Amino acid sequence: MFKAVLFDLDGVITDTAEYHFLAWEKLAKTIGITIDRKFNENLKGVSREESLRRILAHGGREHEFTPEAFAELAKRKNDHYVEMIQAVSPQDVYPGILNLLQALRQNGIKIALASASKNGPFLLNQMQLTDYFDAIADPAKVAASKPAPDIFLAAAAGVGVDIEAAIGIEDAYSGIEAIKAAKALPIGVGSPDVLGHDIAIVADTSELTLSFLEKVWQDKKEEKDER
Ligand code: B16
Ligand code: MG
Repeated sequence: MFKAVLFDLDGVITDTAEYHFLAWEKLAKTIGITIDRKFNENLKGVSREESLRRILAHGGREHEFTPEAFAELAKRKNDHYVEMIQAVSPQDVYPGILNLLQALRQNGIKIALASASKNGPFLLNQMQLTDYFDAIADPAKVAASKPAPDIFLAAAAGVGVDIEAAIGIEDAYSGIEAIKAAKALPIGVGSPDVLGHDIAIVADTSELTLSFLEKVWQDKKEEKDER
């Protein structure tokens, strides 16, 4: 059976994507760039710096900012975001997540965070979930962000579990790619049209029960045994 579950945060544990969108929208407006929710889909799971690069390219202004001005824009977006997430509370945890964390604990399965967000520890604290996590991979310390495998490898290493004995849960395409590249078993939250038809997917986090995870793991094992 699997020995660890590596969780993405934004879009899996809670819905912070809307706050990221509102903070980027506010920042972009000050430099004359308009973004909408559809464009925001391109920013899910993507690091803060890469998100800003995509927004500037979207507005045709990617060559206009010095590294200092770029860093200042990224900081301002984060200031807006941090202000907004002060309101996050245990009520914002997605359905089924708390039950899953409790069941994993009771069964001795390790729990790690593999989020691209530098605000991950703060958010876990706001939702009173910190104590469930055996490790939090630090996105500031990994060389490459999703879709590179680094953050998932760091999360598995953090709990001392072989990556091939881990399940990764993600809502973003770049995150699913990262889990595959790391060689953990992916489970997607969302739609197969976005995340792919070749992996296990739930439409809603309430479907993420321990028995569902065990079934996905067992099915994968049988598939491997048949080969
Ligand atoms: P921060 P995840 C990602 O979190 C978000 O999906 C993405 O929109 C955000 O830009 C990134 O974290 C960095 O976040 O600016 O707070 O460091 O989905 O990997 O949990
Ligand atoms: Mg996410």
